[in-house]
Amino acid sequence: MTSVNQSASTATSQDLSQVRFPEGFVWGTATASYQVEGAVHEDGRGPSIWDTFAHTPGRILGGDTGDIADDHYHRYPEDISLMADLGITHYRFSLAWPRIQPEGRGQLNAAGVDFYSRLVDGLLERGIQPWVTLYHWDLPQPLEDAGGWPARDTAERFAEYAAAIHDRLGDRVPDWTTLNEPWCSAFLGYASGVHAPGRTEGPAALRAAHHLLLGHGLAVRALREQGARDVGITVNLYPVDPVTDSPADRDAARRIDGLMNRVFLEPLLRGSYPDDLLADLAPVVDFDHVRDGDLATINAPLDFLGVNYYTRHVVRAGTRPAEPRPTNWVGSEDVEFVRRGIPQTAMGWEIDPDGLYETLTRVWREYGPLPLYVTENGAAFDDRLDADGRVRDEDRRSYLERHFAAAQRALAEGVDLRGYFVWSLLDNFEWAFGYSRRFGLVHVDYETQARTLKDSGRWFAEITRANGL
Ligand code: IFM
Repeated sequence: MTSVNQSASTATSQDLSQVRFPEGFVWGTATASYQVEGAVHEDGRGPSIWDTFAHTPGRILGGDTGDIADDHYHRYPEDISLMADLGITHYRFSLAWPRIQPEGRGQLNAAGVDFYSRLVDGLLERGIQPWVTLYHWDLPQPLEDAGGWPARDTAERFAEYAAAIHDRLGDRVPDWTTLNEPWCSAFLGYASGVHAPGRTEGPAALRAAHHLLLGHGLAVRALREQGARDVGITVNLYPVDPVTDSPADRDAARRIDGLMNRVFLEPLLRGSYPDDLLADLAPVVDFDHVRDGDLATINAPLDFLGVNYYTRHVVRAGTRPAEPRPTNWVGSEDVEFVRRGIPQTAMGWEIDPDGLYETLTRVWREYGPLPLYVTENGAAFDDRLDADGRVRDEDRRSYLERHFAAAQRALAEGVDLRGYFVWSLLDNFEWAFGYSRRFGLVHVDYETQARTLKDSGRWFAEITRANGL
């Protein structure tokens, strides 16, 4: 943990033209089911918490929903061709649990399974490896009605679903990620409520976090029993720096790092919750939902850890009483988040490639050795489709270039980084921001569903082919 006043950019002297990646490095793009598929009422798909949430007035900017999204459910062959144009070796996508088990339990919906089977076959025909995420936030609504992730049973249901779908796709899909960003599912979903299911119950968020982790551990066990080859999880990690070196600011950074990063990293990779986190949370949450044996289950060996990286948090100790409103920072609501005034993306996230380097090297140093993948990194900008049919997104190209270079610096220092997935293949439904934020390498016209490769996409195709900048 370095105070921001001390942090120097080590990237500035790097000669980008010299940046090369190891032979066999995985280059991919990523999407998620609810963000791209659409077809929410087709072929027996059941409702998810995101259908309910998006259709609740006031939850999503502009009243957008994922009902149609990118219509990837029907247009996936065209999207696979775009991936082939990009020269990617892997496509990371998620399965919609309610398409496979509309009730969140029991019999599989054959039409839903068929869709993913066709998608997998289509990818393999073009030489692109499917990389499956089992859960990217679209919990079947009946499971939320039964208590959602704060209820232990949801973890058991998740492991059953994992085993059942692996049984159908495991012959063709080598890489299985259990969860995407459990921090978002737990804290955005159950603490601040800005994501589905929109509950604002701080203690429930900690129970949700635990049951997500338990679901992961049970799913790893179930997948291994079926002979799954590569099993891992994706977490979103942010360096958390104190704005000054004062003991109070450093303590604020420690608390937020606990709630953001270590709450997942330590159970997964060390088999325990951090003592300081338990102490911080003692006034608000008892951990009596943690049963004997849970942490051993969660601590199951992994074949890889996926890291999603977007920005850094800079914090200071609270200087005024916490506002009485729900936040993500259960028990640390008083901590203030500081803007540094550096360039930011359309999400308002400060652009900080060094943070990626620091995140990868930290995980490697403190929790490794373990193969790592950047399973998401990318940026939303206010793209414009010009009259000549081009999207001149130089800002995205530059963003990616600097982050690729940061990843390469981590590699050069010995981090076992195996691949990099850009978020996202397509502009898509950006959750509470609806369609107002565009992350794609491919522009989507939501009226016509026309796809246009952005300039950043053309540039990325050169990177994947050259395996370097
Ligand atoms: O769009 C999301 C994605 O679903 C999860 N990771 C962050 C992305 C950008 O917000």
